[in-house]
Amino acid sequence: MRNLDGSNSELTSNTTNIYSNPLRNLIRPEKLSFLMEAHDGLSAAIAEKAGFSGLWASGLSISSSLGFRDANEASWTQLVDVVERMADSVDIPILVDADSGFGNFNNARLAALKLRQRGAAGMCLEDKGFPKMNSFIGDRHPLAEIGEFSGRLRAVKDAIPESDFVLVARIEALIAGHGLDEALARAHAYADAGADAILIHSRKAEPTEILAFARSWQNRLPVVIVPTKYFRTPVSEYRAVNIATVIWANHNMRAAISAMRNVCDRIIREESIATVEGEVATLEDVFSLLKYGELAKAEERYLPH
Ligand code: SPV
Ligand code: MG
Repeated sequence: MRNLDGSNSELTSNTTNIYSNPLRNLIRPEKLSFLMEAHDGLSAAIAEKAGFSGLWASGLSISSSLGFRDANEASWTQLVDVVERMADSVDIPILVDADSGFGNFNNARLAALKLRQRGAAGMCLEDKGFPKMNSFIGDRHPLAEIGEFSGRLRAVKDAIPESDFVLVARIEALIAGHGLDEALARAHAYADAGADAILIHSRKAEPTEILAFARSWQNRLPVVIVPTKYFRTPVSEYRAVNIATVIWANHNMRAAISAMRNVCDRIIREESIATVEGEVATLEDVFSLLKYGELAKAEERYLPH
């Protein structure tokens, strides 16, 4: 968000980020929007250049890129630092996956305040305990008690009273093996607690339970989904039930693993970089993504000639 181009835009973009939140405009039932996963400043810049209007700062992907497991091994300050690098490298809004909030209501509101200070447009809190485990691993996903989790949501809303930090409440009831009724009861409680949107998560290969939730919920709040496991479903099915936002949750990180593994395997085998040269990003590409041109202009302006 900080364009160091000498035009004082740093102030403008920070102000814009805090007081008129473009994420709120993205998460609306009238028009399906897409958030792309990013996990560092580079992947954020690539997603923005590709044309995405918003980013998902994925806990799984950020953990993985730091060499941690998605089980709250990364500290909340490590998350905040990564988000700051992402926010500095793009102008599009970032929804941060803040897991279960790093503890109780107090940890959740502290994380929210710091994330907003460092440039996040919103945060997502899931209704589990601390430490959490990635939703796709195992069957031990104990849910938080509804009243206690609602307190976490209320504490975040009270800490950031402006309507410009988007709070997404994520429901893990379907993942934990409970039915639609439990998911809906939780959604209503979280709406009452002040959430701005509901993320309903599922790990089934078909979107049946997600679509049933959307039909019953009737958009009391906008609905966000993460079709990592039901990836074959065309987005027209989501538009048909007025889902607000789809998160492509981990594909930059997984793409990076495949590409890096491929290049490492070939270089070690061929003892040469000759055949991969044409397939990896050029150095000019790297310099362009990280705006080296701006630095050259600044040198012209500020260094003695
Ligand atoms: C993440 O991207 O970290 C998520 C989504 O929370 S999932 O991994 O699908 O739980
Ligand atoms: Mg996560």
